[in-house]
Amino acid sequence: MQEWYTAIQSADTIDKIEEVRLAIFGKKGIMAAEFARMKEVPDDQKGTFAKELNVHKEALNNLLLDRKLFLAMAHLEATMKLEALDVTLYSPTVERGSLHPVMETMDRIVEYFTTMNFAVHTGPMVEDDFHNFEALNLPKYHPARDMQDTFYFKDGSLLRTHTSPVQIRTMMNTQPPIRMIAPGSVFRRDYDITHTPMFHQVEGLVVEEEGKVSFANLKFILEDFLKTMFGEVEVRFRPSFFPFTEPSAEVDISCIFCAGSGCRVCSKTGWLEVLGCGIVDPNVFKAVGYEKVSGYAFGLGVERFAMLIHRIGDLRSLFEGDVRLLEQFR
Ligand code: 2NL
Repeated sequence: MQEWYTAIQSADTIDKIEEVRLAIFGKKGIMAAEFARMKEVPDDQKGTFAKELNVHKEALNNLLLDRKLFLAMAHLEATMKLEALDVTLYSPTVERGSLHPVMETMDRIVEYFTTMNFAVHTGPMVEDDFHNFEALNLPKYHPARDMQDTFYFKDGSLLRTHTSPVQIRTMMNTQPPIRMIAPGSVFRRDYDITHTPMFHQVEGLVVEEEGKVSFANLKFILEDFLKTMFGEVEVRFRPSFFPFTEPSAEVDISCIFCAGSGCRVCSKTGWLEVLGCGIVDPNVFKAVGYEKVSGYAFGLGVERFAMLIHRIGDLRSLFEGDVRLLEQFR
């Protein structure tokens, strides 16, 4: 029996103590075997034999529980030591990231229009001639389709030059009414002080039953939008031309740098051009198979908005990836 006391005392892991427990108290353990031996013990000694055995059983069980508790505590102790964090340890400051001003501006624009119940749609950046040009009333040989302006792939597909193809796809997939914006990257073969080959646009489109939307609705939403984005500004609509809208307008706000009195940014005009818009040309509806509808549309360049809102003078600083720019927008 003595060896089993030693076995318990010398078990040094939780697994080992369990092995020992099974060897003593398990179905095939020594306790079961000892009690089975009772039959062979002469009747007059059975009492003492059983008594002695029960004393051992009790003592071994107590010792086992003690040892188990001790080992569990030791294990916990060791784990805590192993997993302990020294909160006083020196660590270099981890800089917090920030949204790029273009994305932050895009988010604000999207936020305005979603509040006004516009749905947000996205689409592929690699497009085809139909969705990017043909459906938008851009006739073949129109200068905007020129090799100079568009990135073409060998197979005739192209990088979208505006987000309008998203509206075309949405119109072809769903029935009116439509009230949507399409934010995203667009691509043009243009690279100078005021142009980058990739930039961001948000376009908007509203289509209703014929006669239900007018230029007045377009004017209201854009005036409200621009006042939300730029604060107390004057808004001015100027006649213009886009192949996909008729009539078309360009939208100016009073210069936020000189309050309209004329400065370098507004080229002494007192006005800043920020949007293009118009009533959707019937040819666009024809191309997507819509009949008896009217609608308005608009488009804006996100970089321009970001530069005006944050007073960033050089477009290229938005694309250089210099963290010193980003650090100013935390
Ligand atoms: C600008 C002008 C504009 C649109 C975009 C549009 C889209 C469809 C139908 C009709 Cl599917 N129009 N988009 C309309 C007018 C202006 O953008 O200056 N963008 C930066």
